[in-house]
Amino acid sequence: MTPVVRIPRVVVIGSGVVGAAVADELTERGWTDVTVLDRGALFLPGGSSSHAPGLVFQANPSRTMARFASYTVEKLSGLDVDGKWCFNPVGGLEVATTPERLDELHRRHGFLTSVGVESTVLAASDAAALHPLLGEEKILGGLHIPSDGLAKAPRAVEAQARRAISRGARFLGGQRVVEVLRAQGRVTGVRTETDEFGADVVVQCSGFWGPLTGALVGLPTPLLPMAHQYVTTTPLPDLAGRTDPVREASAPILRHQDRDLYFREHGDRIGIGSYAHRPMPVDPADLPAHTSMPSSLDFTPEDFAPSWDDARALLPALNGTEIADGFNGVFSFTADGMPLLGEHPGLRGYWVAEAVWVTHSCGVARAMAQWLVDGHPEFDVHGCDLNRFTEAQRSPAYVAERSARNFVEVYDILHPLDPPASPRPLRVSPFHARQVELGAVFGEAAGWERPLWFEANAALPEVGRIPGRGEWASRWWSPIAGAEALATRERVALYDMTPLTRVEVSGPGACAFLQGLTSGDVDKSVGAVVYTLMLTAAGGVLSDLTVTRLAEDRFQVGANGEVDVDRLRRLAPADVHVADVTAGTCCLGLWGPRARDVLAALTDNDLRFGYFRSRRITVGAVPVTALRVSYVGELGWELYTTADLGLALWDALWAAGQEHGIVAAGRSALTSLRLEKGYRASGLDMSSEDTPSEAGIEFAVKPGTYVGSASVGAPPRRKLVPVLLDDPQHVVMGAEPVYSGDVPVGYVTSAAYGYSIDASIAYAWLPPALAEPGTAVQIEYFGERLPGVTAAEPLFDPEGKRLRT
Ligand code: FAD
Ligand code: THG
Repeated sequence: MTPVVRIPRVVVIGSGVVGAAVADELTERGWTDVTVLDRGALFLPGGSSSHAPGLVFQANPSRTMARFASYTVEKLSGLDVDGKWCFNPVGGLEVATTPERLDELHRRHGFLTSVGVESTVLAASDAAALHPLLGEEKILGGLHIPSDGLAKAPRAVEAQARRAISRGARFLGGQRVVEVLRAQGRVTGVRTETDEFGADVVVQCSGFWGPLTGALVGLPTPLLPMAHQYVTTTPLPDLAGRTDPVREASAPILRHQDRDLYFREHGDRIGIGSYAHRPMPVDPADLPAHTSMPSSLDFTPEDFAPSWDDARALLPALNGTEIADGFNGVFSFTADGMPLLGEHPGLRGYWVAEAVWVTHSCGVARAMAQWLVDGHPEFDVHGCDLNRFTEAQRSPAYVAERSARNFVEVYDILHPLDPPASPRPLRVSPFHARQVELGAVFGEAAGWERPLWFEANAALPEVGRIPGRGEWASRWWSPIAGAEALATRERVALYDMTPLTRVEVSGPGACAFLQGLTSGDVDKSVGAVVYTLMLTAAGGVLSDLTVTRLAEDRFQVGANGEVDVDRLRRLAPADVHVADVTAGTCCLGLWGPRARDVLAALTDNDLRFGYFRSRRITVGAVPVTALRVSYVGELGWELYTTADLGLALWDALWAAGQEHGIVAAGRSALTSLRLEKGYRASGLDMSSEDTPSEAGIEFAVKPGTYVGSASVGAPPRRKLVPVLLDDPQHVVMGAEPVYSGDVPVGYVTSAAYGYSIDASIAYAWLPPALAEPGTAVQIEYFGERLPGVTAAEPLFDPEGKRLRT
């Protein structure tokens, strides 16, 4: 007998571009019992989508976001409402008025190339020729993206809604959700002011109302609603009769990022959006509940005045016009500019898709539908995961400060290592005071202060051996970092590994749980450390972990952030306890050929335990768990203790290390050393889009241990391999496109100079045929093609002798 599988009943809260697209994508996949509820009237319910000018620029430093945008373009291009367009492919033009911006346009061209979106960096005259109001003398050049264009957001809502309805979905206006019904940790439905709807799955697509909707289920939805100014001018004679009224626009959409402005045509008028004004946070609870357009606030002309001057400076034809209409429109910002996608950590079946632009809406909806129906999206969504933040990062104060910052910086030229200015410091390790004394230059990630290098090491003799590099690659870098890397290989160094996420998994079912959850065999003797993977059902790499057996039923898991912790928590059975111990503990990496000499002076314990083994020892007065693991590929240990003893541990090691020339070393050295050894960083070098064999870590999959291991035999679609640049003076940063001849064939993930091998390293994804060692490729960096050659790995100490001494 075939089992009867009931289609889940889905309620979507919100009929903006996101809710409508989710309904469309779900019904396309056979989940046809979908009810979309909106507090407003359909299909102009009054959210951000009801009045968004709909510019779709696909360029984005995040590959996932760029791919979401490309899918939006593709999908909306094929949709209409009664013959009227949903997408108008006028193209996009980002102009440069400063040399720095022109460089940045080259970088953005690189992002686009790496995701397969065609674009060209044009000289000023060619760029100006694309737009009727733009003069060549005003700009230095432009980035032209022919497939960018305008989305008609309300029409995109209607077109997708109609299609979903034709497959069985319902869209109901005038239905404000006021309660989410639940039983035994699962959603069972929602209640509106007038009705009740049963549901197995609820998807919150309520846009900037997210914090209010989330509050119904105790879910902090970490976004900040902010107003953003948009105006329309009076008609321009220059544009009269150029574009037919239905099409609305024919000139490319225009971005003038040096002045935080964007432009589009509305027939013979110009629409101008500005990010130049002060951040204007809005509390959604304060918005009038019963107007038809609660997201459209009164225009504040004084805030727009400088932008109006800047707009007329770029497009002098605007001098003959005035601002005919303006409004302060509300939409969502987040702490890192990425959307919030995923399932509530504590309420099964309650999903969120918030802080999504029109630009990314269809891609996001596709990912959500795949996530719900298939278990995981085709896209790497870890950077969008609702559960990526720590509790402090979800606090209203943090969200407000970071999100407002994001508004200000939305068009700024941001270096990949630029740390956000505030609120800082937030998370510090117990070693922070010592690091400050040693002149640490800090970066920040996941809220943690992380030393990049230490000015105290400026006098190291190795500094003189470190080659220089270009201006961009020199930011947030110092030759001192190179000296720290060499000192690690030649003597011994202390690395603060506290930000590495640590989870204790314990209980009678702990071993079986981890055995079923990961790709490796973790059922080993107490003291064993295993490098293992969490995979999707299709074999995509969600994360790489180290699992240390502390006791028969107690394991320490070294993970890659909050998303991993969330996964462990939500999948753990009742007889397994999952505790994130990161904050209450700390970790020092003591690595280098003299590491044993330093440690031996501080302990009576036998240090003759092997590579990838662990023991409980005392270092001075400090009890530590010592793991013979090294992310830099040297002899040494990760030493873990509780936060209160961290400083004592540091001081003991520091004192004992003096006679061995110990140095404190930072992230910059760590990255260089890990790339010399070919150690992948999960989320950066590989993601759920890649299988272990493609990522070159199939050794971590024990046959038969995990469902995703089926992917191991499959032919790789691409391979992650190191490329060495011919000219070691060039160091790239990551995300650059890789060419074979004139064809873009892949892109860089991580890059660094390898100080011990005197080579500039760039790990890159390449087609299998080009991944063979010795293949010539070129990496495009600021418009230049840098020749390089693929190499066999690991690049340093291929036999791992140094680790095993
Ligand atoms: P919304 O469209 O706001 O939809 C959320 C819906 O949820 C609303 O209809 C609301 O009524 C409903 N709702 C809320 N609470 C409840 C409840 N309790 N019960 C039932 N229903 C509820 N993006 C671009 O990509 N390009 C642009 O050029 C662009 N320009 C913009 C310019 C302005 C001035 C503004 C304001 C935004 C702009 N955006 C742009 C951003 C874009 O408009 C939004 O990010 C996007 O529309 C959000 O879509 P959404 O479906 O998430 O939210
Ligand atoms: N230390 C610990 N846990 C971690 C990390 C860490 N968990 C998350 C992340 N980092 C995992 N990444 C790696 C990557 C490589 C190695 C360890 C953790 C590593 N690999 C060796 C290799 O590839 O040759 C050994 C693998 C093996 O023998 O199985 O050491 O930094 N605690």
